[in-house]
Amino acid sequence: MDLSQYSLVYNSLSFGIATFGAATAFFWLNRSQVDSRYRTAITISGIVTLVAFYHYFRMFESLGSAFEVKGAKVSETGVPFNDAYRYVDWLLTVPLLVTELILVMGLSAAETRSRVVSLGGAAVLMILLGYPGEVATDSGTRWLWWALSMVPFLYIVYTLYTGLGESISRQPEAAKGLIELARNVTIVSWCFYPIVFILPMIGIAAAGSINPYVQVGYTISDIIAKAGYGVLIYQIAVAKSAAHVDHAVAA
Ligand code: RET
Repeated sequence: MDLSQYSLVYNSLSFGIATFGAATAFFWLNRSQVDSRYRTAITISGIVTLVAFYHYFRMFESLGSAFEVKGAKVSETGVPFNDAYRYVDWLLTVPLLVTELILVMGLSAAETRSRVVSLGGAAVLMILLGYPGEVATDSGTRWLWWALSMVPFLYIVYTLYTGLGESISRQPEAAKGLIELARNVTIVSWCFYPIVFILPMIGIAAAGSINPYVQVGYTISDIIAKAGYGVLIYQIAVAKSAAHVDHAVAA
C-alpha cells in the first residue's frame, strides 16, 4: 500500500468507529419513542452497532500494529493484520440484523421463530463459508469459497423477496412502504459484500498483505447495513407505533 491507500483504510475505519458509537447512543436513547412491542428491535440495532464499534476499534489498532508510517513511506511491520475481527463481527451481527427485520414485522410467535431460525442459520453458514476464501490469496480458492457462500446468500435473498413479501402485504398501510424499503435496502446492501470480495480476483488490489479497496468497500457496506438500516427500522417502529395509537383512538 502507498500512503494514500493506507490513509483511505485508516480514515474509513476511524469513520466507522465514530458512526457506530454515535448510532449506538441514538438507538438506545430513543427506545422510549416507540411502542413497547418494537423496543427489542431497537435494542438489537444498538447491540449490532456496539459490537461493530468494538470490532472496528480492534481493526483500527490491528492496522496500526501491522504497518509503520515514516514520512510518506508505508511499510509492513511483520505483524499480520487481523481480518478475523470482521468475520467474527458478521457472525454475531448478521443473524441479529435478520432477527431485527423479522421482529419489527410483528408476526405470530411461530412464524417469527421459524423465520429467525432458517434465515439466521443460513446467514451463519454464509459467513463461515466465506472466511476460508477471504484469507486465501490465490484466485481459485477464493472463487471456490465465494461460490459455496453464495448458496446460502441466494437462499436468504430469495426468502426475503418471496416469504417476507407476502408478510409485507399484511402490514399496516403507514409502515408497508418503509418495511418494503428496509427489505430492499437489506438486499441491495448485502449484495455489496460478495462484489467487494471479488475485487482482488479482478485485479483491483495493491502491493502488500492487505487490499485497501476490500477494506474500504466492506466498511461502507457495514455502515449502510448496520447504522443506516437501523435508522430505517427505527422509522418503521415509529410509524407502526403511531398506527397502533390510531387504532386505539378509532376504537
Ligand atoms: C462473503 C463471502 C463471499 C460470498 C458472500 C459473502 C457475503 C457476505 C455478506 C455479509 C453481510 C454482512 C452484513 C454485516 C452487517 O452487519 C462472506 C463476503 C455472499 C452478505 C450485513
